[in-house]
Amino acid sequence: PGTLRFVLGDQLGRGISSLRGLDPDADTVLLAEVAAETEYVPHHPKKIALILAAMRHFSAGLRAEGVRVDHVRLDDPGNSGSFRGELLRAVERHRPDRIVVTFPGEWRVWTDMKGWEAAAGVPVEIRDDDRFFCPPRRFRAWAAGRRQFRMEFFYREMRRETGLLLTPDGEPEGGAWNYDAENRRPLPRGLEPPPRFSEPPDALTAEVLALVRARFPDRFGELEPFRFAVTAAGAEAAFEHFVRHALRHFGDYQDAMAAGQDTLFHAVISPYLNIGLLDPRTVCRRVEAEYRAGRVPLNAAEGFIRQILGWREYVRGLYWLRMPAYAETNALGATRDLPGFFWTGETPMTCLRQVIDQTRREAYAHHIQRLMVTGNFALLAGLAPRQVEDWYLAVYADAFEWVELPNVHGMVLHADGGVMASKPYAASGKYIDRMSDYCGRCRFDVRRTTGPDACPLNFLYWSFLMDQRERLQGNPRMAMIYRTLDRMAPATQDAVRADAARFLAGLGTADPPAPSAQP
Ligand code: FAD
Ligand code: DLZ
Repeated sequence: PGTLRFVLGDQLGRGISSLRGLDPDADTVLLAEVAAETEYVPHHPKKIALILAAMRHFSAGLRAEGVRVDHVRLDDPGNSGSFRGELLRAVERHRPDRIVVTFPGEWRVWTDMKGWEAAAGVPVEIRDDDRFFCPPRRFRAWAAGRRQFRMEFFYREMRRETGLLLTPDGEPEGGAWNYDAENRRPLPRGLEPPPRFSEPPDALTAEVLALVRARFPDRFGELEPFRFAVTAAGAEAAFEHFVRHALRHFGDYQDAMAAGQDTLFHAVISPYLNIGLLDPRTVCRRVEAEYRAGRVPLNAAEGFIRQILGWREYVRGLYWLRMPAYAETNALGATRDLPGFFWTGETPMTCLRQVIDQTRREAYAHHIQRLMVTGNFALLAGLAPRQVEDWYLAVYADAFEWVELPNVHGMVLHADGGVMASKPYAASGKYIDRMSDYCGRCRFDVRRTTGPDACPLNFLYWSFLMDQRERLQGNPRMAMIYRTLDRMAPATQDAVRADAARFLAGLGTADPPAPSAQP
């Protein structure tokens, strides 16, 4: 008997801490496809297929190295359907001296994992997940004593600690820490984004696609065409595609949106980073090297590195610092049910229809689409945080609670009362019009504030500010907008309220997709 090493579906890197010190002669690596993980929200079929296919390829790679792998498939007879059940069954089969796992990505799994040792009757070593720049304890030290957390200050410390984009004397490249102001150009006419990276499914992936097609027929989301890479080599190829074809424009058009353009100049690597196929350190160093070689501008390299070294680490730090209480707050008192169109895409608002349609096809939307289209609507309409969070957790291929929750609960919905971001990212239709071509294709008029043809985001925006006055007016960053609201004619204010009430009353609801076709 040796060590049983249990690798979860978002820990698929050969360098994962649970595999360190592996003895191929004595140890067994366990991977388990389990119903509980495919069901806890109605995941998009592409997300399930990505994870299961990546797990199967990971097992195949280990076996090719001569490692003993026990890979439980979703449809194996006797599969108990849960991590704990499969671990206990594997303990029966292999009678290990000890179990080694890596810290999980979700509070839900962490709570369960703490009971595995007692249940298995075998020592369980839980190792740090050191795929991140900033361990939770380091974040706790940074957060200690601060009244407010702001990503920008955390990010500067991370830059100093890693040396990324620093001059030899420790100053930020170009003299500023942040080139955010140079990340906001709308897409100019005639600039064509590169074609999207695509890896055709091999036989192993095709088997998974058949399984997902049969088992989850009624889920929101299209399974095919399935373009994701499912191995570390494939994920690196996808990242190289981005570096060669899109990175130089990433900075300028990071916030742009365009009808029919799903990915623009974005990297589309978050699913790979989050399940372990790509390493954030390698990715950041590679982008820095492109800048130093003079091949990409600073606003592109810094903008990209800020997302990974800054935002990605910041949200993870907050998650482990504040959970489980973090998920329970509802600072703006939002209670409205999620409208059915989030699951059908059937809405006359072009911006929402575009983003939901693309989400259904690709299990992908870029940051500004998630934040300023579906997110902004959810904020302005006062949608209940838990329902919005479950939607985001289900529909994106990169969604794991450690990263989804702070982005949705904190950044989008301000349900944490300002822990994550200093003010709600509320915006009227004007913002979407500036950053996209959606409004020109919409049946609503973005220049109108009220009336049957007015863009709903306009009256919802002003009505949101009126409703939240007590909570938000004292925020210095909201002072100017409240002064503008106060200058609005009383009759317009009344019309805003009436239009918002009428619109919100007309929002239907729908049940989320059924969990699965089979038990
Ligand atoms: P790019 O725009 O090319 O950015 C490069 C990388 O930076 C991303 O791959 C990602 O790893 C990282 N990144 C960028 N922004 C963030 C951020 N705010 N938080 C964490 N990492 C970031 N990201 C997820 O990985 N999983 C989620 O479940 C998720 N949910 C989100 C929900 C909302 C409401 C919002 C506003 C953002 C969410 N994000 C999430 C962050 C961001 O939208 C995605 O990481 C990004 O769109 C992924 O596409 P990309 O790889 O093309 O990113
Ligand atoms: C998301 C997911 C899905 C759909 N299926 C599995 C699975 O069958 N087996 C597995 O090990 N992991 C899966 N995952 C990822 C887990 O949900 C993830 O490991 C936990 O949420 C911890 O982050």
